[in-house]
Formats: sequence, structure tokens, C-alpha cells
Amino acid sequence: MDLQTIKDALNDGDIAKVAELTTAALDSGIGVKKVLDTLIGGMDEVGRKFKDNEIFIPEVMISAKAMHTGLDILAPHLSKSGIKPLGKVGIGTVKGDLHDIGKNLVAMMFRGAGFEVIDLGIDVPVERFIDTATDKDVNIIAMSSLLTTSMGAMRDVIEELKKQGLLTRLKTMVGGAPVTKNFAESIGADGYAKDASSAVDKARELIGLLKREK
Ligand code: B1M
Repeated sequence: MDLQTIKDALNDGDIAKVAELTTAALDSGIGVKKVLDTLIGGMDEVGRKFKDNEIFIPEVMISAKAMHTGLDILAPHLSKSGIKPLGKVGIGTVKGDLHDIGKNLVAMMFRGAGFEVIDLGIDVPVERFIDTATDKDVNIIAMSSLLTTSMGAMRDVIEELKKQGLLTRLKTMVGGAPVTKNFAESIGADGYAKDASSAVDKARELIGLLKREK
């Protein structure tokens, strides 16, 4: 099967075709990782066209919907069951930011790796991250930002967690297209990851650190 057809369907915003081709790719024995990389590659292409003003928000939204459909089909294949959770992660896209494809992907990979995940959704205010840290006994607060204008909200969350003395029992990690390692360090985040698979490695490392600190 030619995986380019999945990218084309995603670019065309053809939700039914993305669903059909994603299922067909898995059924034909193509590995879930390869199908996932294809969908991400298709979304990168959408991003490039959006940036170059070849397409506009309505088209991007339809492609994003098609991407969600594809990811939903992959989700059960990425998740393992019957495994004792490695740790508990509260994840959300920060205040002012409605992008959720990357965040969902990271959440999905966390689940697949055996973490228990509390997905707080998008446009998450500082207080909701704090409430999750206090009430749900999470080991990691994970934040995603796709906009340069929303990145600062990650700092606000970390500062509030610090003020409330919560950083002694949990770790923070950040990511998203405009976020860099330097930025993460500058706001005092414990971890940064560039993509969803390195996010899993980083979360495992942070859980290891927490165990050693106890
Ligand atoms: Co938006 N948008 N958008 N958009 N959008 C970007 C981000 C932009 C770069 C496009 C561009 O101009 N080139 C630009 C931001 C510029 C900037 O700030 N630097 C932009 C803009 C400007 C906007 C609006 C302001 C447009 C407007 O209204 N004028 C508006 C803002 C709305 C808001 O949030 N308040 C807006 C709206 C939208 C849509 C609603 C149309 C739609 C979102 C739909 C949705 O998410 N449900 C949308 C989309 C789809 C995009 C692009 C095209 C694609 C984003 C995406 O899903 N990528 C994007 C262009 C681009 O990124 N190339 C763009 C695929 C996804 C798998 O990658 O999210 O990067 P990503 O996640 C990666 C990594 O970043 C990382 O792992 C993921 C997987 O590898 N990662 C983490 C993410 N979170 C992590 C957390 C971690 C670790 C790693 O640890 C916790």
C-alpha cells in the first residue's frame, strides 16, 4: 500500500478516506509507528501550506479532524493493557491555546508506555493544573503549547506549583513546536521533549528521579 495516499487524504481533509486508509494500512501489516509517522508527515505538510497561505483555517480544521480520526484508529494499537501504571501524568494544552493534536499524541504515547493519564484538554487555566496536582496525586504535570503567545502560561503554572510547595513531590515537563530546551530550562521545567516518543523517555526519566529523591 502506498502510504502517500494517507497523506493526500489528510491534505484533502477527506475524513472518511483517512479512516479507511489508516485501517487498511494496519490491516495490511504496516506497523503502527510507520502509519503514525505518515499521519504526522501529512500534518506537517498541512502546516507548511497554512504558513505559506496556500490554505486557510477552515481547511486546517478539517485536516485536523481527519488527523484526530486517524489517531483514534491507532490509539488501541499504541496502548498496552494489564500493566501496572508507571506513574500518573496530568497533561493539558495551556491557557490561550486550542491546539490539541500534539498533546493528544503525547497522551496516547504515555498511555501506550503504561502511564495513567489525566487529560485536562485545551486552554487549561493555571488553577486547573494546580487542582490536578493537589487532588489527583499526579507524578508529572505535562504542558503543551503551540503558540509563542501561550508559552508564558507554562511559566505561570510552574511558578504557582512552586509557590504552593508542590514541586517537592512532582515533576514538570513541557513541549510543543515553539518550545525549546533553553526555554524549558529558563522557566524551571524539569523536563523538555521535542516529540511524542522522546516525551515518553523523558517522563520515564523523571519518574526515576522522583523515586530516587524519596
Ligand atoms: Co494553528 N498555528 N493557529 N491551528 N496550527 C500553528 C501552531 C502555527 C505554527 C501555524 C503557522 O503560522 N505556521 C501558528 C503559530 C505561530 C506561533 O505562535 N509561532 C498557528 C496560529 C498562528 C494559529 C492561530 C492564531 C491562527 C489564527 O486564528 N489566526 C489560531 C490560534 C488558536 C488558539 O490556539 N488560540 C490557530 C488555530 C488552529 C486550528 C484550530 C485551525 C488548528 C488546531 C486544531 C487542533 O489542534 N485541534 C491549527 C493547526 C492544526 C495548526 C498547525 C497547522 C498544525 C499543528 C499540529 O497539530 N501539528 C500548526 C503548524 C505547524 O505546527 N506546522 C499551527 C501536528 C502535531 C502532531 O504536532 O502539535 O507540534 P505538534 O506536536 C508535536 C511536538 O510539538 C511535540 O510532540 C508532538 C508529536 O511529535 N509536543 C510535545 C507537543 N506537545 C508536547 C508536550 C510535551 C512534549 C512534546 O511534553 C509535555
